[in-house]
Amino acid sequence: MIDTGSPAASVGADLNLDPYWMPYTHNRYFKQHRPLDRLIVSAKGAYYTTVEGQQLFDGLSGLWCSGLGHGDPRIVDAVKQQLDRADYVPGFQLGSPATFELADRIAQLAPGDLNRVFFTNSGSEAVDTAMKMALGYHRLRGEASRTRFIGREKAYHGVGFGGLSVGGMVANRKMFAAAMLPGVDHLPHTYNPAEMAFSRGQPTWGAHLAEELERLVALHDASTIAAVIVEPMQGSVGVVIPPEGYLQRLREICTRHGILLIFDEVICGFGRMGDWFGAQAFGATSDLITFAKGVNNGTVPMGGVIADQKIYDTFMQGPDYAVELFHGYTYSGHPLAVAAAHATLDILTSDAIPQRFAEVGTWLGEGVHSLRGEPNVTDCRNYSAAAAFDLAPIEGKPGLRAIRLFENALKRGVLIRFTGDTIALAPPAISTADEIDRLIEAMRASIRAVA
Ligand code: PXG
Repeated sequence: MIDTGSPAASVGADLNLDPYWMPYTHNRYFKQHRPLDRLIVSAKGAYYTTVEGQQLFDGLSGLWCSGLGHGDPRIVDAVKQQLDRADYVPGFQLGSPATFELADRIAQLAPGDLNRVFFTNSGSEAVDTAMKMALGYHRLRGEASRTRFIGREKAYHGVGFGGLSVGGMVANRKMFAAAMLPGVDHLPHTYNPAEMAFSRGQPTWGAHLAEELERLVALHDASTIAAVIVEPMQGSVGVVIPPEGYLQRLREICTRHGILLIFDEVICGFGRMGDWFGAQAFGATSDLITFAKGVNNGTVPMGGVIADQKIYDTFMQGPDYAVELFHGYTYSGHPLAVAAAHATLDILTSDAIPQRFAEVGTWLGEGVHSLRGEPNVTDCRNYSAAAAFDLAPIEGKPGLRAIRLFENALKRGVLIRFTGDTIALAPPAISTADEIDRLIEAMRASIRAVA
């Protein structure tokens, strides 16, 4: 165990790195380099502290989950108090009042008739849950032939077999190709640098790409398609913002053909897009919303699905003593996660966090676009408090320039995220204009250093 009181050098030297198989990490590189600036011992506000005592600005809000910064005493106290009250309550055939109240609060924030909330422990589970709901909904309505899912290229919907199948990032998929769900097709992604490089906010080009859904309907027939799933803004692949009118076209086509639309709002939900959900920010409503991360600021694992009432009502048939949906997790509605979520929702409301994200977004947007013209920067883009820029790859070594930039930025006290040669920025809502400025200047210096 890391002893935060130990001198940094001995902590780094003594630690056996081998047994921990790190998720989504270059394990060999990490273990060979033993980067002390990537061993984190504490988190407070917008900063992490490393074993060496170095402060790192949290330029991606954890992994998009800690938008209120770390260690807000209002969340910490709520979780501590819950731990004293009840550490665990089963969710099957039982529930705590706080869980019912949380569902009610989330339902009130969600758009339209999306007012029935199912809890999971991660975004991946939320996606699988939403896919099951879509299949069950059609089956219960006598349309059991609707089994096909349509995802999108470049999409990230987590790492369950459902989410992988509808996801569109080849590195995640290729090793598991044999185990993909059958009957999945993909819409084209909407990222086209030739048409939209250096767009501010939503690109004006690309709404027509939603028409590809009509092509897939013509190919497979609507009677075979259960649902379309998209992230309103694609986060994980590096902030791909929906073209103006695109989500609305998808909505229209889904409605016309009786296909359910799922918005995967694991990243967009709970304020990041400047509104409660991407649905409201971009002005299009889905039938199901998946969420996670921001719902409780990443404090305790939690995810979930918000279903349109018509979907829930469809399941409410047969004898009333029978289970309607054979699905759930031991930790669905875990009391600690619920307590953290109540405190988070209090703060989101009392501190007007969606608006603060939008304000941070104005500084971030200005900043990221000021990187245009720096060496190797081929695109910059932004929407609310999410931004990204692309670097021309080092010849024959895709991804290496971004790794170098990541490492260089750490030396400047800034933690960002890279995927391929794309750098993603999603700072917390509590960031000040000065901090965003320092983040951008650190990026500028690092871009030059890795040129
Ligand atoms: N859907 C979406 C849209 C996501 O962004 C998941 C599902 C899966 O959630 P879980 O909780 O199972 O990890 C995600 C997760 C990044 C990054 O660097 C993004 C995610 C996770 C980790 C890193 O952009 N998104």
